[in-house]
Amino acid sequence: MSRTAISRLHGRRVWDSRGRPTVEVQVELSGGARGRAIAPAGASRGRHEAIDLRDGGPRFDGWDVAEALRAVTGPIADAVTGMDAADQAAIDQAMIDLDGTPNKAELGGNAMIATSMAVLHAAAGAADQPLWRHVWETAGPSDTRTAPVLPLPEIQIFGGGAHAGRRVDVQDFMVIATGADDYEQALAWTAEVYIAAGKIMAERALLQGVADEGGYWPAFDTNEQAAETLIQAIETAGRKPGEEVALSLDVAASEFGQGGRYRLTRDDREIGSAELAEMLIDWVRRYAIVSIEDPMAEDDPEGFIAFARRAPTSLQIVGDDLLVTDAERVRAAHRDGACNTALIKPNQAGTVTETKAALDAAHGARMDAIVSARSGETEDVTIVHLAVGWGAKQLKVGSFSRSERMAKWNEGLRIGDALGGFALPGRSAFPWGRS
Ligand code: 2PG
Ligand code: MG
Repeated sequence: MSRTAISRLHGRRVWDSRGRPTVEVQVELSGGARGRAIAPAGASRGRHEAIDLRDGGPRFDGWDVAEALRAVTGPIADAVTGMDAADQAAIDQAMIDLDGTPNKAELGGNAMIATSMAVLHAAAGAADQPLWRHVWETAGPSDTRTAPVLPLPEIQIFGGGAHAGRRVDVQDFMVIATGADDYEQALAWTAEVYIAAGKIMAERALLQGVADEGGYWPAFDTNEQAAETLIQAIETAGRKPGEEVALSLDVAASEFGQGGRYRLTRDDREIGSAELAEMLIDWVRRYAIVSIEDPMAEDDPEGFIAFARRAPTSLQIVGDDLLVTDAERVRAAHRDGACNTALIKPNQAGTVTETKAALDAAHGARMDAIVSARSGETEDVTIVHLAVGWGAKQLKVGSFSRSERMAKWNEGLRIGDALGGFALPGRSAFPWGRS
């Protein structure tokens, strides 16, 4: 048997950043190499994402994963034991075939992504390489790749929407250190903005704690107040808004929109997609916003397209719930002109191979890609290695606090040390090639 043949799969219930059960998988190869990975969990989930298997019932509010763990040690282990861990595509395909559903409902997206990523770790271990390098070397040809660099961080400062009791409609108020020289400086600048924002909010009695992704849980009266406070925090931190540190929003509009109608809780009114587009474009002009994710709901592709037509061409428009890390949906969105950037979340797809296919579809269409964590996270840092190895230009993992977030930002620093520098992709013009 080859050294990279899978000899054992072990599933383990571990706990995520919301204190909910999740799936960890450990893969062992016949040559002794091991790999381990943990499935994250979203709260504002796209309707077409891979489905997590949850037990339901009263225990842990229904979030338990015993069934998913049984899928790992039962049918998945039976199918992949003896297979070559170096052939990621074959292993992922075996799981897809075994599952047989369009959304991983049979084996569970959580069981499948944890297994798939654990296999990747084991293969890197067998090759005696750090994960990012193994991913880079096995990623195949791509014209977007020259030499590995670190992704530009997109970091949340205030939480909202489904992550903060709907205190504001917009889910993520984030910053991108567009003027930073490198990854290390981008983190340092963001740390200063995060600290400044916390002080401003405490002084004004606007601070209610931290939200799901470590951003401040705010007591703002309006969405605009959040954007204004963020601009003030950037200035207080000694940075120039828009030039050095810009704003970025994840509107996560699927959470408050349906059938082209959008319910703004803070403003206590309902608006159509044209009015929402107008409001967002007005914010883009007023608040140094360079990127907007999910400006419209997943069931409103026309709204997306109309927004993209009206928005400044320099605006990064990111599809998350609309694309759900699916290559076909990425291609369709590009063809329709709905967005110019794809959010890439491995557990939306359910396997590493499908995640990579979605990212390749984006790069093939000259769209950018942001590799992203979920709101429910753990110490697992696989996505940072994927972002570097696949040449994704950006990384989104939530805020600048709580160790399930910091583990990932810090992993980027370690990878930078291994790379011999913290260079970012073509930093001269963000959003790349559109301004
Ligand atoms: C998103 C993510 C991360 P969730 O909408 O982009 O912010 O949230 O994991 O809850 O889907
Ligand atoms: Mg999103």
